[in-house]
This record gives sequence, C-alpha cells and structure tokens, in this order.
Amino acid sequence: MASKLDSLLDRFAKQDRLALARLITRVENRSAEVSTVMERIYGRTGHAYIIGVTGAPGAGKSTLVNQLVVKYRAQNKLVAVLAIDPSSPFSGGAVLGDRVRMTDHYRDPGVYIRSLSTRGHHGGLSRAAREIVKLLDAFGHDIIIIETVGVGQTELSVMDLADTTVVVTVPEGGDGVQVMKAGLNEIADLFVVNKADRDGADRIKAELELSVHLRPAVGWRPLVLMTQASNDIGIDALVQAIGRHGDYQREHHDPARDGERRTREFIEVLTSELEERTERALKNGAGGSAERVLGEIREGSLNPYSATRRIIEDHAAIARLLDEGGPKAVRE
Ligand SMILES: Nc1nc2c(ncn2[C@@H]2O[C@H](COP(=O)(O)OP(=O)(O)OP(=O)(O)O)[C@@H](O)[C@H]2O)c(=O)[nH]1
Ligand SMILES: [Mg+2]
Repeated sequence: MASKLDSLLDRFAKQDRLALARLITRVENRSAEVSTVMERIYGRTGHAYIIGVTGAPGAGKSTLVNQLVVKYRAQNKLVAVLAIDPSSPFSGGAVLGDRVRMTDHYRDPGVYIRSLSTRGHHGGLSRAAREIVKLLDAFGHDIIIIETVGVGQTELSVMDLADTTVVVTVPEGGDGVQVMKAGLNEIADLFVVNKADRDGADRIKAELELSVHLRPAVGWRPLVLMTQASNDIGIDALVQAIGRHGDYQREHHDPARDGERRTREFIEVLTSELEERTERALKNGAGGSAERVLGEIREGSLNPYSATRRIIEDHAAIARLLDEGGPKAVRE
C-alpha cells in the first residue's frame, strides 16, 4: 500500500506546488520522515543556481530580490525565493511597516516564495535551509534566491548554500565598517551599494573597492555594483555580474573541493540525524537500557559521559535508540 508520504512524493514529482509546500513544512517541523524525503529527491538536485542575498536590516534586500525575480522571469526561468525571517519583529528588519514583503506580489506559477522562521531551529537552521533548497531544486527551479539578514552566525551560515553571495550595503553612515565587522566582506562574491539615489554611495563604493583590492590577488575578486532597487536601476548589471561569477566558478571548477564539500555535508547530515533520533527516542521513551540510563541521568546519579559510554558500548542499546527515533511510519 502506498503511504501518504509516497503519494506526496509522487505529486511533488509531478510539480504539484501544494506537495512542495507540504514537504517543506515537514522539513520545518523536523518530521522523522525528513531523511527519507531527502533520500528520495536527492537524485534530482544539482540543477538550480543558488543566489544568496544578505546585508543589514532594511538595506533593500527584498526589493532587490523582487527585481531579480522579474529579470529571471523575463528569461523564462523558474524562480524560488527562500526568505530566512528573523522571528521577532524587533530583532531586525526595516522600520516597521516599511518592510517589503514578496509574498503578496506573485500570482505567477513560475515563482515560488517561502519564508523560513529562524525561531526554534537553534543550530538546525542551516540544515533546514539546505534541505528546503534541495526540495526547491529537485522541484525544477532554475534559480533559487535566499534572503537573510546579515547579522548573526546562524543567518550567515545559510550563505554557505549559495553559489553566488550578494552582500547588500547602503550609503548610510558607517555601513562599510559594519559590513567588515560582521564578516560580510569575507563571504561576498558581489557587493551591491543599494539606495544609490542617496548621498554617500560613491564613498562606500570606494571603501568596498579598496577592501577588495587589499586582498591577496587569488581567485575571484568581488565586484562592487550600485543599484537603486526601488527604481529598477542597476539590476540588469547585477544579473550579468551573477552570471559572470557563475561562469568563473565553472571555469575554475575544482573536483577536490567538491569532494570536501560532499564529505562535510555527509558528516553534518549524519551527526544531526543521530542527534535528532536520540532526542526523539528519549522523548518518546526509548525502552530498554537507554531508558534506565536516562532515569539515572534525570536523578543525577549518573554523569553524562558515563551514560554515553554505557549506551554507545552497548550495541543493542544504541541500535534500539536509533531505531526508536527513526522514521517508523515509512519503514518497509
Ligand atoms: N531610496 C531608496 N529606497 C529603497 C531602495 N531600495 C529599497 N528601498 C526601500 O527601503 C525599504 C526597505 O526595503 P526592504 O526591501 O524591505 O529591505 P530589506 O533589506 O529586505 O529589509 P529586512 O528584510 O527587513 O531586513 C523599503 O521602504 C524600500 O522601498 C533604493 O534603491 N532607494
Ligand atoms: Mg527583507
């Protein structure tokens, strides 16, 4: 009998957007089926070009992303946007009410927009973001744009997923310095000075160019572009620059680095899978010796290191623990 998950995956393969939405929700909620889902769709990934857009709150990232969507749609590309949203309205964001939201803008079936709250993900945000990007990729999107505020390690780690990272700055006082402080200059493939209609745009452009030229002359040199996102000025040049960076990477493709990246991804998936299974199993009552060990941990009569050794060295206990926390419902 086909499970509910099977039929969801079938519908996903037939480009059913509701199925895509449901699968993304499962990733967000850390359902025990996530690994099964990823396993099934992984073979269809690797087609999309992933663009990361980051920068200070209110810099105009969403406005810029909106314009990029328009340009890529004009090239007939299927576009997805993943907006990583800080959960508190006070933790960032443009002046309240001044914030551009993309969600209401599109009835176009060639554009898929989704936001991912940073709330409740802890260290798992980058895993969830990566898995959602894989889903969007496997679904058949040509371009995936990730928007995230450039504050905080978690938000920034998401930019690792991007093929091209665009750092958005504004002429406002000291933004250049802020960019350096936040470490944004290290991850930028392209700098955009947005709101170039305001005073000081030339100055920050010069600052950023200087910082680029102070770097050792190896590899790709980030370009500095000026845009007025709200007036559709400079966006075509940005699209071109993204294309150039993509070409550069294809020409300088290094298989050894691919191998390292795949190894890192594997270790990350393995360790977080172990962590999630352990948590689920202990929460739901793992049974057997793991249950007894957990009882002693709760009482404080056993230290976590001895407890860990007892479970890891008891192969039956660890196997049962991982099994209990695994995707029971979809197991054959
Ligand atoms: N003057 C000017 N304003 C702009 C420009 N681009 C965007 N804005 C305005 O800047 C404000 C914030 O834009 P958003 O696109 O929401 O900025 P954001 O970086 O996505 O903001 P958060 O997601 O909240 O961090 C909006 O009022 C935009 O209309 C520009 O080129 N010039
Ligand atoms: Mg935004």
